Amino acid sequence: MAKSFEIEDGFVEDQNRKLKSFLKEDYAALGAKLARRKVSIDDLTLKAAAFQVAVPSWGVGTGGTRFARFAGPGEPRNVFEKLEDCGTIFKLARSTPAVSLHIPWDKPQDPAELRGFARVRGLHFDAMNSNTFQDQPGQALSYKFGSLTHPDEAVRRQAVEHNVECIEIGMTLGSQALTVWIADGGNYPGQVHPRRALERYLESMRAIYKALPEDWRVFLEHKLYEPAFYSTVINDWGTSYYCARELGPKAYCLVDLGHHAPNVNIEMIVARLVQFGKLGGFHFNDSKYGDDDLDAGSIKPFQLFLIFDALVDAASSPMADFNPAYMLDQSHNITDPIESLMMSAGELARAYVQALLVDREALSEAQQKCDALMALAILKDAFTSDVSPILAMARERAGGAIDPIAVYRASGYRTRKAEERPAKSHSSAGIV
Ligand code: RM4
Ligand code: MN
Ligand code: MN
Repeated sequence: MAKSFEIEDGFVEDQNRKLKSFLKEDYAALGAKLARRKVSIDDLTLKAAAFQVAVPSWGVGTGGTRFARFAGPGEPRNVFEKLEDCGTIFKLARSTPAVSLHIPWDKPQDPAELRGFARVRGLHFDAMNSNTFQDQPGQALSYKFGSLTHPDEAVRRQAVEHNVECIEIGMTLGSQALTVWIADGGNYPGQVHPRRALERYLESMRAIYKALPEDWRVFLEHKLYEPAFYSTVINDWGTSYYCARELGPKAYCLVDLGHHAPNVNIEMIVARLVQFGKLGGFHFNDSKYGDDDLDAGSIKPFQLFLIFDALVDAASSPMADFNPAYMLDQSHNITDPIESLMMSAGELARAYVQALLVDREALSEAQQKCDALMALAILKDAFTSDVSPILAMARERAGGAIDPIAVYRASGYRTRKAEERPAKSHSSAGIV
């Protein structure tokens, strides 16, 4: 394989040099402002630097809608090229050292080779994602009418075996979690018996659960609708919570922000799952209508902040089983996926640092006094704080880019990849 283009560390340093003095000024000004509130900017920067979110392997491909997919130049054609792009995101944004793989899209022929390829780029593997929502070439039985909850036991067994294989591959890659999202449900009233389907789900999941190694977790991902348009088997957090509890201590609920009805109070769901010790993790994205898979924080940044407020609140009180896995799950249909993922990672860190700024003592006092206006004002004060210098400083101190998107554009990475990766005529990259 010819050596592929990479952004050199020296290039990042050169680009940073142009912005460094401005950053220092902005950082000092913000530091002085925070000091008046007895908040140490350097403490916040350390926390920002420790914040991590996993990148979805499928997110570096170009997505599409039900109508069309417009391929992007230089999009990755295999899992190695996906990891190259993830490595570039990590190099510039620094908060994304983990990649979440989707099987069989990313099925490695030689897992050890893939692990080594990731390691030299400073990457490791987060949760494995199984796929029983599509049929693969040569697959014996179809998932057209369901997978883990299919009425036919043989289909269910095939879907269970696929999930067990995902665990086995994940073990060789150093992953420690499996995320299970199923498309099972019905388009017509009467098509699916709700109770029997859920019983079958639990039976299948128990078999998968049994295959989990000691130190693994399984994340159950609910979704209101789509591709089933009338009823979905794992349709909401309540069903997910019930199943996680039935399955046992290694089972947790995963909240994908796009998998709820419009206007649902997702931060409340997060708070409930925290309280019940079953919050496993997130698929971050944003949406206006449904599972739009838009960039995190692009539509409802205040909601994202409120979710992080719930998380910071949880972390500040002793809670059992509180160790959520942060992952992005986005589909980039019209933007450069690398830019979108870097921007989203930055928006999550922003919401996190803003949530750290919430004066929790004052907030408790306002709540105790039923002072609704002051409670909102305390949250708004944190939410409207521009913490950009903290995020930029955290990146710079970790060897990343002060302005990741500007450095990425200046590097010519995409043009180089377009030359190195001539498009395949029938590229399967991208998701619905
Ligand atoms: C689903 C769900 C899953 C993701 C697939 C590609 O809507 O969000 O997490 O793996 O899409
Ligand atoms: Mn998801
Ligand atoms: Mn989704």
